[in-house]
Amino acid sequence: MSPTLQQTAPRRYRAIWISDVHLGTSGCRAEHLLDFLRHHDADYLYLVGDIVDGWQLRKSWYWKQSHNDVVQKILRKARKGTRVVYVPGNHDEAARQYGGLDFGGIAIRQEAEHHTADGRRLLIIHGDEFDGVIQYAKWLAYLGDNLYTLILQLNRGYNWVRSQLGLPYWSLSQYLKHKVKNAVNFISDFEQLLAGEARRRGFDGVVCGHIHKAEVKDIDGVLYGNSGDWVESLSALVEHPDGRLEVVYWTQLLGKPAQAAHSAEPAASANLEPAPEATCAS
Ligand SMILES: [Mn+2]
Repeated sequence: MSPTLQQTAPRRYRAIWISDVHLGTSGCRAEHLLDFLRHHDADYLYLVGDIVDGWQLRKSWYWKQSHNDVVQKILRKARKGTRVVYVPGNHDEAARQYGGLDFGGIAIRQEAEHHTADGRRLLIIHGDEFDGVIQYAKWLAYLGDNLYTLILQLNRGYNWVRSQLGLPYWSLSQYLKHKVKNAVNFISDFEQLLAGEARRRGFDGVVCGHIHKAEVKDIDGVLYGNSGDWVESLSALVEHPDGRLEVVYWTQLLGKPAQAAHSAEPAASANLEPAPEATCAS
């Protein structure tokens, strides 16, 4: 009867990585992230880029109360002793000029380094630096972004119809990303590239974001971690007290999504939708 997220004390991890939240877009699942942040605490919180979507905000202003709440929640964690490190991405690249500075207890860094409990050194970067498309033709990246937004909108309409028919959530863009051969190639190329960079620079591993594909795995002896996103997969990367890394999904943490959605605070639960089960499959 009582959903897991109704627990009284937040679950504590040693570190939490989140990325690709895209605050300032209609695709951002701010309520879900807020729910996650409410129920999970850590000694270290890494914001691995694309937290705010400056590209979309420049085109049209979209900022809901829940987007403020996410920012406030993170600032409060910083005040209460969580070491918060913000590594900007390409969608919030404006923040990169503040690399090296601290604001409101949040350290802004071009890249960061994390030491796990079992002594591994991890490089923390968003990862767009390794995205050839963005590196060499920025206008193409903008186009891709618009296309992605359009796909998400179509997907939302389609799922509204599906929900009216009592059918489960189906993720079009996840499907495209996972099934289209080029996309799969892109993902594996990206992962190889990032792991290679970590190795080249003498790190034991890398944690990044950017491609909206949560992952933790070994690539030729180097740890590759990706914190996923809060647009679709609602995922984070966490470090357990013993140094073990794990990808967690909001839907799995919730146990029974429908019940938990109703049990959350009214303001926060207003936009909670049934769990996107499809995105849990990798
Ligand atoms: Mn990005």
